Amino acid sequence: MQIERIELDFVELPLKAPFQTSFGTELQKSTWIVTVLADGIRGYAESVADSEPLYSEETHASVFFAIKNHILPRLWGHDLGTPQDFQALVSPVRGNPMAKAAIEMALWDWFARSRNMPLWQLLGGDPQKQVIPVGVSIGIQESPDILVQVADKFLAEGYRRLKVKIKPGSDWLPLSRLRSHLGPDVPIMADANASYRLSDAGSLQQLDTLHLMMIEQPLAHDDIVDHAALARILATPICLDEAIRSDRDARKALALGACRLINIKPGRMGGHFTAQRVHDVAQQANIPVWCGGMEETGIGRAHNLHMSTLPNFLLPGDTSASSRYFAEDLIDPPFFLNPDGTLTVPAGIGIGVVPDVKRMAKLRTYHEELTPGPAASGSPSGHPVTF
Ligand code: OSB
Ligand code: MG
Repeated sequence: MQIERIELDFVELPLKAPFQTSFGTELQKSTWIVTVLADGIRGYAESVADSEPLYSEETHASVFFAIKNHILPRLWGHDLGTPQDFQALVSPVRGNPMAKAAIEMALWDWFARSRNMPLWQLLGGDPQKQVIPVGVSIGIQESPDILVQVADKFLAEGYRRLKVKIKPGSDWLPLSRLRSHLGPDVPIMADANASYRLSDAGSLQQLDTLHLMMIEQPLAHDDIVDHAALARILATPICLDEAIRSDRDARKALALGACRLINIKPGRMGGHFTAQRVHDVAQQANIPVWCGGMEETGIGRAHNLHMSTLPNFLLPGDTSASSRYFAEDLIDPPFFLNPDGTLTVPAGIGIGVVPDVKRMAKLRTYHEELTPGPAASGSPSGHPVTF
């Protein structure tokens, strides 16, 4: 196939409740929805970047800029026979994994649709795994009592695993209160979003008594070595999120013993191809993975569910129902939580969902259509910049 047009739609969705992490508090979700068009077929994906470079260095602006100036000029005029062909064409571009993922994942959806098959099948997923166990990610709350109330509400909805955001000064009190309220059997984990330093190891060791399933990304966003040192003195397993952006990162982390689990988000690792490779590296090392999330709309949620059908996704993911974040999702119908705490992989071809036309028109604040233009020159100063 040759890409005939790319549409970029910026959408803004109000969040039902503010979401607080160690970076700050979010009130709304905004993202780029990418549509790839060719041969009368449309493929969809979304970017997981935020407005500010707090989770990683990418932003809405950098994703937009990289897609226009560095990614599409390497695709125009080329014949892609498989979604994997994207890698070879775009591999000279360093970094920018969220920008790459937004295009790559839309291509995967396009190829699955063009072959009349669901995306999970094209990805090599397990036909028996069509319902995915999921948990819920809970932001930092105003007090331990409020955390307990919020947790009870999600457990009543059917979520089977709770992930609680923590940061220095908001860790032991909320988590110990939650553990004593829920008893020993409810799976609880913590996500620090890179807010601790190795010198804070004492406060993380204190959490060992709470029997958490894991602690996600306690140390710096790009660190592997200090996590390996921390892993040696912590009983709680470490899961890496931010620090794993490629299969090379995964190999290094596993070689050094920096983590016992990996949170895979195709959207932060350049797309499904790299996510598959991280999955495979972990599987060969007997390291289970699970699928994280970035508060995606239904489009990104669908992609994550299809990826979660791969065999080494062995723990509940963060792909909660649409209603966890949104009064109204971009897709209609939205994703619902099954009574047994699972989400169903959408049946149908491709990702199995499309943006709802009316909701898109209502939520979109910017629209641009890009059609084949000059190819990238490949030389460091050779290409005109498009703002
Ligand atoms: O670290 O996993 C994270 C949301 C935004 C950015 C980073 C993270 C998260 C979450 C929520 O934890 C995951 C979700 O529910 O989509
Ligand atoms: Mg995380």
